[in-house]
Amino acid sequence: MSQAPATAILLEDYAPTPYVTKETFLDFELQSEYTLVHSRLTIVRNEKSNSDSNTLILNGSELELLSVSIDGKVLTDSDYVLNSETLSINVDKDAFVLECTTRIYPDKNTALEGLYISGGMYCTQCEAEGFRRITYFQDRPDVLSVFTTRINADVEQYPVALSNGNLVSQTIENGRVIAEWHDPFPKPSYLFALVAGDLVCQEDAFITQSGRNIALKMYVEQENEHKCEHALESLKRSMKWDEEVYGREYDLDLFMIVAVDHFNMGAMENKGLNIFNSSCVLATPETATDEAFARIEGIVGHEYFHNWSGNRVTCRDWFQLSLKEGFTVFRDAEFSADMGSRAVKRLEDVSFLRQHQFPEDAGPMAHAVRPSSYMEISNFYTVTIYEKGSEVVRMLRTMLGEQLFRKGSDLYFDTFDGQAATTDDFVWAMEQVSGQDLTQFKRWHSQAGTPRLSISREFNESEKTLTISAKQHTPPSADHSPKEPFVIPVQLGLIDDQGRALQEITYDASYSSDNQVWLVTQEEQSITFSNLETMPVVSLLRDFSAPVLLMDDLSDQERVLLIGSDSNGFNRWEQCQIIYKKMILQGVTDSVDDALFSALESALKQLLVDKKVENAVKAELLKLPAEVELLQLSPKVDILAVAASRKRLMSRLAAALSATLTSLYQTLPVTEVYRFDSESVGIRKLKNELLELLILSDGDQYIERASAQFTQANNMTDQLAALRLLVKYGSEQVYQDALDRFLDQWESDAQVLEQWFRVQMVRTDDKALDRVSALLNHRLFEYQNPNKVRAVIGAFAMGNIEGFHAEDGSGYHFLGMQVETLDALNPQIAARLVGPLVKWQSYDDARGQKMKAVLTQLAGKELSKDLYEVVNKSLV
Ligand code: 0A1
Ligand code: ZN
Repeated sequence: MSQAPATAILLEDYAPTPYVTKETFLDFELQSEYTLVHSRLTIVRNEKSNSDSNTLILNGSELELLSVSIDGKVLTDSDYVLNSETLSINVDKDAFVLECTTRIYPDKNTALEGLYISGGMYCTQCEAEGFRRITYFQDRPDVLSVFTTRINADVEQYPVALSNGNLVSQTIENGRVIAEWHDPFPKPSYLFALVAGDLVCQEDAFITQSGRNIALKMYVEQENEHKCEHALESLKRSMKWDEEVYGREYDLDLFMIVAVDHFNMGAMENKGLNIFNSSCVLATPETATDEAFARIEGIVGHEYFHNWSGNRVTCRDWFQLSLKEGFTVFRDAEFSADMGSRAVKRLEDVSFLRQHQFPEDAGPMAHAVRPSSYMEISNFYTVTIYEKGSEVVRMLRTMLGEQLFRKGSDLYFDTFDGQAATTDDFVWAMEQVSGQDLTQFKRWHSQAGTPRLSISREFNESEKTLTISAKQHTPPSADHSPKEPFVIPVQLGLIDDQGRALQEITYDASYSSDNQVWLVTQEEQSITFSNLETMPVVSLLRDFSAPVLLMDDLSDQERVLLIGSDSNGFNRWEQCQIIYKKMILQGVTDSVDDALFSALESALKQLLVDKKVENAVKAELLKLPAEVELLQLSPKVDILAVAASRKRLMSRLAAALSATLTSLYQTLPVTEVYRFDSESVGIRKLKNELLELLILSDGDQYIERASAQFTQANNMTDQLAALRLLVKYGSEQVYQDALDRFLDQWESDAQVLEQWFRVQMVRTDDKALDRVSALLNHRLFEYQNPNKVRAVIGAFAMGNIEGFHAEDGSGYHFLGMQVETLDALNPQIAARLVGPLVKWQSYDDARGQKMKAVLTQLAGKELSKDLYEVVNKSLV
């Protein structure tokens, strides 16, 4: 591992390269001990550059350079400058062919970047800067090249050899398979992919809107052959959806998906050859939960949608990462909403944002959606780039309305097709079609931090008017720059005391009655609605129309009214969450307000029996907010006290609602045959949520129910939900026995095995740390498999509050040691895993200091660039 250079790359330094690689020919000789990569690059001067430099700079890392030549002339080491990151050559030609041979060692590649081996198959991960671990290349997204790839491998071990585009030829000579692939679409190197292995293929087909027939091929290891159907169905639904909603058709004649067990992220959108983490693509009802089915559908969609938002139109530089990721997350979220329950998808996404992105935006790694500097780009595949980026696109759609937004996306795709674009280009397209000036809006790209939006109301009885005043303030974040006001679209509605919607009347130009959006653009701003007989209740920030921390002046009674009758489903859930949060915090310092509890109790009782409310929404209404969300409302509150208060509230709720919950539980239909549709998913979700509350209120009897469900379930959703409850609430004997049986049943299934590891982290007794340590020594645990690392170490640090935050700091110390071990194997994973420690400043001082001490200790070690950046930024 190289000592970390503390250099930052800056957006302001961006400049086009003097040369570009127009065509790339690659020949991979996969030998048992190493791989030889021969490249032939057609390089010309870049029309977009006004530099007259003659220096060609190629990136390369951990490569053995065997030979390099230009136009057939072999270069000697006096012809170039080679260091650990680059190969620089002075060339006095405007067009030339560069040939190069490198040797690499895929079987020693535990970082899982570049070409590596996963379970006996070769695969690649080139985003963001993995291609430079394969050969010397202009490894930057604004260099687009047409790739031809030849793979030469032992036919017995690697009968299947894949790369991007179309198969040109495949022959077998002297026991070796030689496959040649050609991708006609120019692409940056991060979209390159190669796979070779002994794989089986599940085939399907899709006919596009213009009548072209696309072959769909999913390649997996033999044992997973039966786990492909859901992904292929999801793929076809994605292809159809992108045609219908965005008018985007697939462009090659072949679309391939490959599942691999060792993968740093969820999946990768390589042109024509998407590579997936097996946990994000393989499923059967018996082995995957509803949640996994939904995740797979979303990720398959996400990678497919990248074909346009990312591949056809790519990013100019990595500062623009959210151009493809934010937009694509927005697209996949809408796809999932259309396929399942829109209300549930939205509230799940908002919870996720609050639990992960808000803390990031308030912590030392805070960065803008378009950051202005980074040390290691892998550290910037963040919830800010992805999820906040998606919220920013969503706000644009809210402001423009669906039709203009579609026009804008058409213009964007048409204008920048085949090019590397910027977030400004995207906004430009939206400005063109709408005529709106979005200059101020772009602060969402350039400024980090979560704005606080405070709302107060004043009703004037004699004038019959209601004035709503907003104040926005964004605290300075890690980069310390002062914040200018954002453009905040506040979707709202007025309701009378019976819960009926009122028609808003205002003459304020900042309000659009078409989509009920009030645009808050100043630090302080107000709006007046008139013609109101009585003071209305305001339903604010409907569907979470902007990623802000809202503080309003609604009374508890008004909130309860909204829970019962707001026409906006999201806001009914939201008001319920606000009350839960208030009660949890009351429980930390004092006792919960009984009147408030009773009011919520009766509102919930009504909702739970309301036939018009979806089962999945009922389940969500019964879920209490996560502990970290309370840190946002009450900074530095003792997290263990919050967890305890939350538990007490959950038990109290379970007891108070017991009769309603019992009868609901008994009357829910049974989903005998597994189907993945929103109705069946909703039934299972509610049933399992109810079972937990019933265990809390009635104990033993329902533990037995859970045991029976665990044994009898015909699908993983019910089996795992039961196991989780047994692990969480069962006696030592009960949960241990269930875990043993589960392992016996599923040991040979990699995806279920991950769940077995993960589920053990939900038990919050004082032995959590012993359990996690024991699991690391389990015969089936592997440090080199990121999924297992996440399932054990990640799940402990992020899911087991009591264990991780134990008073003696043992949880922090443990994580520090693990991160250090992992950094030597896989820097990307180490840098992610350290995340829970990085936010030390949001915890109470005693705890924060213990966390910081672990980080300080890490900072004294020799770290990868990835971990170095995160640890050092967290200590500034
Ligand atoms: N572009 C992929 C995610 C991805 C990013 C980086 C990776 O390796 C460092 C791998 C995958 C996506 O958004 O799906
Ligand atoms: Zn993506």
